[in-house]
Amino acid sequence: MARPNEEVEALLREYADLIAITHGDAFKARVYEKAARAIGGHPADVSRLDAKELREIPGVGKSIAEKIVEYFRTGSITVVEETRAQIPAGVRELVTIPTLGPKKAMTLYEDLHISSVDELADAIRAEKLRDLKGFGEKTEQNILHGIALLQQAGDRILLDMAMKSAEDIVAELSRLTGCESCTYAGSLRRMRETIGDIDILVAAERSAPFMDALSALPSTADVIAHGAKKTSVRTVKGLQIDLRVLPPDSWGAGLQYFTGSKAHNIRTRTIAVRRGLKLSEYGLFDTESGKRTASRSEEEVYARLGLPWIPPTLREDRGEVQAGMRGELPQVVEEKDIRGDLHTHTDLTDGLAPLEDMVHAAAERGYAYYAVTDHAPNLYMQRMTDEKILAQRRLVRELDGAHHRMRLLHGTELNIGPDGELDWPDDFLEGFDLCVAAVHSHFGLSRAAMTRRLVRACENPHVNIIGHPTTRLIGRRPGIDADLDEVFAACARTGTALEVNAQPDRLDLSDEDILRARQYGTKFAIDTDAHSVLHLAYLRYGVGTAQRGWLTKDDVVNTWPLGRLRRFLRGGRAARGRTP
Ligand code: DGT
Ligand code: CA
Ligand code: CA
Repeated sequence: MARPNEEVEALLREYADLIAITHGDAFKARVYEKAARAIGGHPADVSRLDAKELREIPGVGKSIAEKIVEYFRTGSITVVEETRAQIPAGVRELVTIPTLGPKKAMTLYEDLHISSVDELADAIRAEKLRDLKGFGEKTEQNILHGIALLQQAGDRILLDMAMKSAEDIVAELSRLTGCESCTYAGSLRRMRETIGDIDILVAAERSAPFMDALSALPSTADVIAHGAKKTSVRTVKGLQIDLRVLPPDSWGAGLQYFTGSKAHNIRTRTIAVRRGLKLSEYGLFDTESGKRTASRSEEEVYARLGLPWIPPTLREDRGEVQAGMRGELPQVVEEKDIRGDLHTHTDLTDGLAPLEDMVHAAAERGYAYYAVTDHAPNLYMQRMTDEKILAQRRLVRELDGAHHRMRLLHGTELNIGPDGELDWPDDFLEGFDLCVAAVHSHFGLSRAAMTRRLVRACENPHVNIIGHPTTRLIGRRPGIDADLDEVFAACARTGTALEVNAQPDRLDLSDEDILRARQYGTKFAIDTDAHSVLHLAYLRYGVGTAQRGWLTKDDVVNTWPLGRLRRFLRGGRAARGRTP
């Protein structure tokens, strides 16, 4: 996404929150929320648009367009600054607690003078919230839960935000003379779902120019430490960046070391010792002679240890080293293997872009097929009707094959009700090429009821994919409580694929859940759940997560040619459990 769009999105979102906190017009707050989303999902750089062009973006009216123009002219928006000044920083801290809305935060501040997360936790423990209007034991539990989530997330950030910053810095440093290689390492290279800090590596003879360049970047807010081997800075967004410059002849060893994980490195070092070698960030050395061997590339380092090169996403000490020794490392699925996206939205429901734009962008990605799966009627606020979805189907059929021979599938994202019931009767569902089904509400059912709900959805012959199966939102909402083993077994039995949702705040299933599910022989679909053209590029995070779950091409139905995919989709319907 263009950086200016991101800035405007964040500002408008903040303004919507501020309106809500100051007991402003709820409708107005929603208008700003909606505009924020539209700007965030707009493919063109909004700083290059004038007020008239801005108003062509859906959800952006005259007043918002003027505020955006003001922002790019002056660097701030007056009303946002003014409203911000009315609200104590403590209250803004309180609304960062998931489950605590702005209204409640303001009540806590006004009635109990609570202005920090710690004070709130103390007040709950002292039962001071009991007498407040609109608060009860259930609210207290929810708030405590929200605080726990916040603390769990700690200062870790989502994968896509880390990736954007890292790629910008790598691009900057790669331009400097003397740079032989430059890349990001650490948890980001391993595609962990959240990132603590960003580790950047450069191979060069002289380190000073790189250290100086990092310290001088416009995105750098503070320099934490500036040295010859390592420099650490904090960015304006609060991210820590560790930069290390390595001599080119130990690049492979350094990259291997700083990619981690620590647990993986302990394994590789142990193997080195057994072979009379010593492995460190400085290289791979012969213990007796002290001479450096094979350290220029990671491939060389692994080969010298008797191992194939291990993809970074597998380096978590989950058996990858042992598998490598035996020559049984999985050939993990790659982004280029994906032939199409099977869960996407348009502006017919809550997507931002029209069908034509989504299809065009998908075709540009070189997909062989693409499924459109807008929401179904039971998600009432989406206002879906039979007529609307059938009209969309006609449009999809007309567009089919018009773009670079990419084939279109017409599907829907069904809502799994509390008893496992779905939108539309069977004969209507029959008309779709595929159905994704997902949970969107009633997250608090008992474990038994939740398990039954999901298993029932799997057993419906029209359901092909369970979308974002646990519905967790990273750092904001825990996954639902269900017996996942039973759900995974039901998926395998019924020929229902499990989704690996690539939205960076979902990554659902997670790597660990994937590892568990694959033992049942289930199939998977890596989908972006795109609500805008830009979201199609989130695929890489889904692929990274799938790799961390050891998935191969064969496990992932949307790597298959269309014929095989269609057989899988039909096979699920005709005879649940028959492997295609
Ligand atoms: P993060 O930043 O918390 O998301 O996770 P990482 O894995 O990026 O950890 P970080 O930044 O502390 O260190 C980057 C890599 O450097 C780590 O994955 C492995 C390596 N490393 C750092 N400290 C040690 C250590 O004490 N022993 C070993 N074997 N490796 C280390
Ligand atoms: Ca790190
Ligand atoms: Ca680090």
